[in-house]
This record gives sequence, structure tokens and C-alpha cells, in this order.
Amino acid sequence: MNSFLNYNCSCCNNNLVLINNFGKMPLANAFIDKKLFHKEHFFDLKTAFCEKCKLFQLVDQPKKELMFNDQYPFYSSLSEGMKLHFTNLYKNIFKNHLSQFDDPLSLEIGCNDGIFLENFKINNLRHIGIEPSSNVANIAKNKSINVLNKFFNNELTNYIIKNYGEAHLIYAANVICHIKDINSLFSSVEKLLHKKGKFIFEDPYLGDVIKNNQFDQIYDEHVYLFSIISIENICKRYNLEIVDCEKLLTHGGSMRYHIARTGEYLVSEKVSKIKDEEIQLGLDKKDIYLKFDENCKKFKNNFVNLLRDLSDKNQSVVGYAATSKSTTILNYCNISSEYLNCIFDSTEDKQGKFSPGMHIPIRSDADFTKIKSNYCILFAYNHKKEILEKEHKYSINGSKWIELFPLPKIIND
Ligand code: DWN
Ligand code: SAH
Repeated sequence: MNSFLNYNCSCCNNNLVLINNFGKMPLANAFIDKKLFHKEHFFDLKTAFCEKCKLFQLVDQPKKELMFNDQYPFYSSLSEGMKLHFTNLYKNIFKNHLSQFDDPLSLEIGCNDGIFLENFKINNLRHIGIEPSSNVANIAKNKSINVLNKFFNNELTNYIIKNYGEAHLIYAANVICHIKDINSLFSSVEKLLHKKGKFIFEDPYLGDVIKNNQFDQIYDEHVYLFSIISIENICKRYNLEIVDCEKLLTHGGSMRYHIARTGEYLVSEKVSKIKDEEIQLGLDKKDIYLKFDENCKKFKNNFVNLLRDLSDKNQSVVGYAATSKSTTILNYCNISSEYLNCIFDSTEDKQGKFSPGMHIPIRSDADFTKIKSNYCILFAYNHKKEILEKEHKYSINGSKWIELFPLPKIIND
């Protein structure tokens, strides 16, 4: 049942239209010890669409301190592919933007373990990383990166302006979509940005999520999935504009937004081109989201049938990469260890624990090929190339990978 909600848009306060109800959900990254099962935190994972500002959002997000603290188990630098992504981006931003300034200041919101900022450190460029999760912030600090172990907010903005001055670059990857108070965020950015500064950020792209049915991008941390249309609406309020945008392949399909003060830079034709594509797709109207909800239900049905069928045939199934995204899939589809033996993952903090909610054991990726299994679900489809190259031996003996989207399917069957 889709209907208007008694909830208002976090951006423009308009009444929201309910889209998905994924049911009770644990925190996506709350990998848990057996002795703590009884204390597990759950919330209602629902999404909604704002017909006024066109923002796709969670109806409710758990408190930020519950998600980002001293035990945040996502370490950006565990992916070689992403390290390369950020080094290339650094070179590009330096050449095309920062090199025009004397002694530019760059600020990264949500720098995690320093995967992007280490390029600034190596090249002796002034930089500040803002990172509330102290375990990952400490890794960045140990690389001699300048990190403030705080949430980005208005108070911190005043502190930065006072102590460092305005920023020529404000950058964020996979972070802006995590911050509920989007108005406060944009107002802080507007305050901090140098007259000719750029605010560049990238996040999973709503257009890709809808087209490929990647509903697993919806979890506690991702309070928004953005489009050019919704970002443009927010920018207008702060006298900012999107001057360029780039579609990216990272995280299963992302968009990078280049934002500046209105009138300071030429606007690339790409912006209106992609906005037109969004209107063609229907991202500005609720109907496509209601269709998306039907597709999520179809996914659930197909996934459960596939796993039931494999279990009936006594085939063993494991998973690869205990991603945040996998928490939504497993809990929504109610997949327990009856159907999925374990998930292999390279993060030491997750190994030996159990997946949030469904309590699938997490094992070290070093054991992956030591333990015989017939099928493996590739949860980190965004790292497909890196993982399939690393684990090329898996299919040699006839074991098969299962891909998830748009609908679950066995590869090479
Ligand atoms: O937005 C976010 C993105 C940037 O990262 C955060 N909210 C949380 C996180 O999302 P995720 O967990 O879905 O990210 P990934 O990068 O799809 O998955 C990372 C997981 O995959 C880690 O647990 C490590 C694991 N992994 C692995 O086991 N072997 C990853 C690679 C590349 C590998 O080779
Ligand atoms: N930028 C990295 C990490 C993304 S994960 C990458 O793309 O790989 C999201 C990160 O944002 C986490 O490290 C989390 O601690 C941080 N974060 C969450 N809310 C934040 C906020 N309000 N201010 C700054 N960082 C935040």
C-alpha cells in the first residue's frame, strides 16, 4: 500500500509519499558477537519520495552516533580499485581546479582512513579531513593526515574558518547521502567555500538504483539517494549551482556533482543533458518509484526461490563480501544460515562475528577457496572485477557465482 505519510521532507518540509517498506532492519554495519544477539538494535526501513523537491529519502534514520563511532567497520583502503579511483581523482582535481590558487586549502568530509587525502599529504598540500568514526580517523592520522575527529556541522565550520580560512575545495565521497540535515550541510558549505571554490561530491546515483533495481543501496546510513534534479533544487536555496557532473561506475553507479557559487563558472552542457535523461526516466514523478517497489518484491520472490531450489538440491551456498548493502538484502528477503552458510570478507573487524539481523557467520576471505562450496553470491558487485580476478580459482572446479541485479542469476549457467 503506497500512501501519503505523516512525515515531512527533510529538505523542503513537504508531505512525503511512502515508497518502500523493507520491514524491521538492523544497522547495516552492526556486525555482532553471539553474546550480544539479544541486544540488537532494529528500526523500520522505509523510503519516501518528495513530490516538491524530488528528493528520495529514508522516512527515518537511526541516530548518527549509533552508526558512526569508534567501531565503524568500513575501511575504504581495503579496495585496490578504490585507491586508484581516488589517486586519479586527486590528479584531475589538482590539474583542473586547485592549481589556479596559491597554497589552496582542501577539506574532505568523511575522509575515513585517508584514502583520498593521502595524495594531498604526499604532495604537501594544505588539507583537513573530517571524520567522526575514530577507528578509521586514527588510521588516517597515523598517515600524518590532518584529521578532525568530528561530525561536520555548523560549529565545526566556524572553527575551520577561524583557524584555517576558506576552502578552495570541499570534497566528499559517499558521505553527503549519509547526512540527514541537508540544509545545515549546504549552509555550512556555502559559508566555508572560497568565492572561486568548488564543492565536489559523489554518491550512489538514484538513476542507477532505479534502472538496475539496486535496492540494497537503501540502508540506515544512506538517508538519501540523489539525482541532478534534487541536488539542483537544494543548491538554488544557497545561491549555489551544479556546474558539471560525471556519471561514475563506482559503487554500482554513482554521480559526481561539481558545485560552485552561482555565476562563478561556466555550466557544462552535461548538466542539462543528464537532467533531461532523468525527466525522461521519470525521476521527478512518483510512478517510477512505485514500480521500483514492485521490482523489489519481485527480486525477493526470485531470490528466495533460487536459494530454496539450491537447498533442495543439496547445493552449498556462501557469500562474498559482507557489505553494508547485503544487510538490506538478507533481512528483507529473510535469508538465514539455513540457505547461506557464511560470508567471506577481508575486514578483520567483521571476521568471527555474525551478520546484522540474520546472523550469518562472517569468515576470513583467506579461507574462501579452502572451503568447498557450490555457489557464491557476489554481494560486492561494485568490486566485481577486483574480486573475480583475485578469486579466479573458484570457478575452475565447477563452482559458480551468483549475481544479484537486476534479478538474481547464476553466472555461466
Ligand atoms: O557508502 C558507503 C560505502 C562507501 O562503503 C558506506 N555507507 C559503507 C560502505 O558500503 P559497503 O559496505 O556496501 O561497501 P563495499 O565497498 O561495497 O564493500 C566493502 C566490503 O567488501 C568490506 O567488508 C570488504 C569487502 N571486500 C572483500 O571482502 N574483498 C571488498 C573487496 C574489494 C574485496 O576484495
Ligand atoms: N569517503 C570514504 C568513506 C565513505 S563511508 C569512501 O568513499 O570510501 C562514510 C564515511 O562518512 C564514514 O567514514 C563515516 O564515519 C563518515 N561520516 C558519516 N557522517 C558524517 C558527518 N556528518 N560528517 C563527516 N563524516 C561523516
